[in-house]
Amino acid sequence: MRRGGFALSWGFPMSTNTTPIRVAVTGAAGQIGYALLFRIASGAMFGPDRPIILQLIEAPFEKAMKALEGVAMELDDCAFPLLKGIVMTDQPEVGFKDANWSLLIGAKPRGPGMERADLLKDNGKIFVGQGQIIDRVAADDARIAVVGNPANTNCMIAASQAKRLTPDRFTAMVRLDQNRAQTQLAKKAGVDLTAVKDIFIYGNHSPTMFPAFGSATIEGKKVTDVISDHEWLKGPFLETVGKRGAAIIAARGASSAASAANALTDHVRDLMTPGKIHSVAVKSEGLYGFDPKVWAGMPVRTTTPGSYEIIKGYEMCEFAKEKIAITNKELVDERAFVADQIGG
Ligand code: NAX
Repeated sequence: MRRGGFALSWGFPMSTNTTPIRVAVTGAAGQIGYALLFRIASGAMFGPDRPIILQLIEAPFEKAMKALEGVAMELDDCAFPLLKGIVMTDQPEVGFKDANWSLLIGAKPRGPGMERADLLKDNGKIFVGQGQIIDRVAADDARIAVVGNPANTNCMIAASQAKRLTPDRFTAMVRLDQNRAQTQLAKKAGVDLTAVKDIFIYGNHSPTMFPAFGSATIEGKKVTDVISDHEWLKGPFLETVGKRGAAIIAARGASSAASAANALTDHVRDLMTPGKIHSVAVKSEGLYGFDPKVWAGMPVRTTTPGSYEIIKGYEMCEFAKEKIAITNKELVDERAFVADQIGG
């Protein structure tokens, strides 16, 4: 079956392209990396026909590089037919070379007693450097997805360093929040997860994010008609989604890893699949009341593999506008903290 130049297979645009796609991954030996790499190599991100070369980048520490060797040994032991090569390096110039996708997961975690401003600045240094190097050495069709927190602002910082690659190439992940919101709505309504559509995340990947239930539908009906408990939608629903990361740390003693890796798989796969509608943090362009210079979660439609348009025109009620103003303010404040790193 062919549609618009793509044969559709298992939801993937089946490409006849047998050139391996080069995927650079930072923080590759971390928790999320460990849950992610095997899925990429198995074809879950780029489809069952696209060969892959993994370019794994870790921090320049013996312990991290040793752990990375172990991960690469396990990848070898899986005998994935699509995996055509593994690069392991602590040199970003080597790791990002000719990369078609760069998945920026590695970041400095917030230490005990560390101020948010210091975290932003320390991570800023990492993403300034990575933004410059990706711009210099990655492939012409390079796409970047940022997961390392604070993801939206790290993404903005990396994009600010690019002269060759345009801002639309740089996206940050809010898909985990979308997936969490979808599940919570399905559970509340007592329906199958797949019945919930068009729930989008606006703003920052932080507890201020706004899962806009106003546009969401369940079995084709407005969520607000199906779930009559609107106080739940405005209160516990938003709180559960916004604080889910902290709840997982409290329960598991470690932050979300498998679900984050799954969300990144969804994020990239849907950005490679024309027609998909999903939440992605992108340069806001001033839409939905966001500052034009911040990267905010928004509904997007994938146009061609790797490219998208922001979906405009969803109606926002006063409650939604207030929530968006709060998450926008946080993004603007984060931008102000790193102003010296991005040249104002
Ligand atoms: P881990 O601490 O397990 O792994 C991070 C890895 O990054 C480590 O192996 C470290 O050596 C490496 N690293 C640090 N600086 C690096 C650099 N400059 N270059 C290359 N590698 C570097 O963290 P993990 O649980 O994997 O989480 C990674 C990041 O994802 C964190 O910032 C975390 O806050 C963020 N998250 C973002 C989510 C999102 O939805 N956007 C959800 C999950 C996750 O919390």
